[in-house]
Amino acid sequence: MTILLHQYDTSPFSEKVRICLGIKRLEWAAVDQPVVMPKPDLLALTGGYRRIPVMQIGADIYCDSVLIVRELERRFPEHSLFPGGTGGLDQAAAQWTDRSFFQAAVTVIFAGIGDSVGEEFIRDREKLSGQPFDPAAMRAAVPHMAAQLRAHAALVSEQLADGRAFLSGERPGLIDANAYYNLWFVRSFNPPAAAAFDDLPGLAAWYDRVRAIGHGTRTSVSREDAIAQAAAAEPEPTHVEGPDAELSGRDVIIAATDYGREPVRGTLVGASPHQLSVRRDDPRAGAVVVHLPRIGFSLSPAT
Ligand SMILES: N[C@@H](CCC(=O)N[C@@H](CS)C(=O)NCC(=O)O)C(=O)O
Repeated sequence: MTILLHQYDTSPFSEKVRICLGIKRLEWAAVDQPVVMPKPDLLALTGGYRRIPVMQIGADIYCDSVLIVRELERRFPEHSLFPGGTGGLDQAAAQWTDRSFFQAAVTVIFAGIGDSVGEEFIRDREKLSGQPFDPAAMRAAVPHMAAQLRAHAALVSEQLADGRAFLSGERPGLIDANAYYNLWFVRSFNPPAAAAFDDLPGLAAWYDRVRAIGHGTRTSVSREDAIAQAAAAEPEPTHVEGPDAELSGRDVIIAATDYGREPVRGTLVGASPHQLSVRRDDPRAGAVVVHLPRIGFSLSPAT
């Protein structure tokens, strides 16, 4: 079955996944979604989750890049995303790259380009984050955030100091994709801000090596066809393990706890320390199972 990535090209979290698809040399199809709400064709699959990226394989819908890369490794273990044998730590490092490192990158980018960002985008992102989008406040934070960004990038440079090609050694992995997408975001959308890190030893050559990995073999599929693929497929079997057994088969609500908190409601059919899975029926997509990460998401009974 085809790997479908619901994404848009300017999305940094999608770039993380695209590089992982490249490391694994996989074939996949991009399903381009709007950059702002409404996203009716995405929500038909997810049941409410609006963030990008989302991966779809048949009637299985994987929300959040953290879970997407984990599922890619499970289904396609060849060309491991954990070449150093440190999979737990490499995934834990997403708490660094996707939060403080990313926040520094976002502030530095939007402080530079904020005035040219359209009104519709600003309103959408204010709703997403629950915070005012304030380029002047971002500009005031730049000296601090540029120093933060440089400090994060300096850790990458330090890791490369013994001359290794990639962060875990001679082969690329998730940790490279995670550090890379932040620098890619800055370089792509506010090139002058790359001055905060471009002089760090080894960084530019490593960046070029990661970029050269590419994105695997990419084709594209329309949003309508993606929904038709879900409707024609059966979700994979799942099971509920551990302390959530009492919620198994019950109507539950799962929501992100940071931003983009639109809930997903369905029958709990899967639970592990890493992921939660709910089955739902959609008028267009049919029976689907939506998978969400455990870390950073809340689970509660619907009634
Ligand atoms: N923790 C999420 C974060 C995803 C995220 O913030 N994505 C951004 C785009 S890169 C987003 O969804 N922005 C709002 C939107 O596209 O509607 C992940 O790793 O996938």
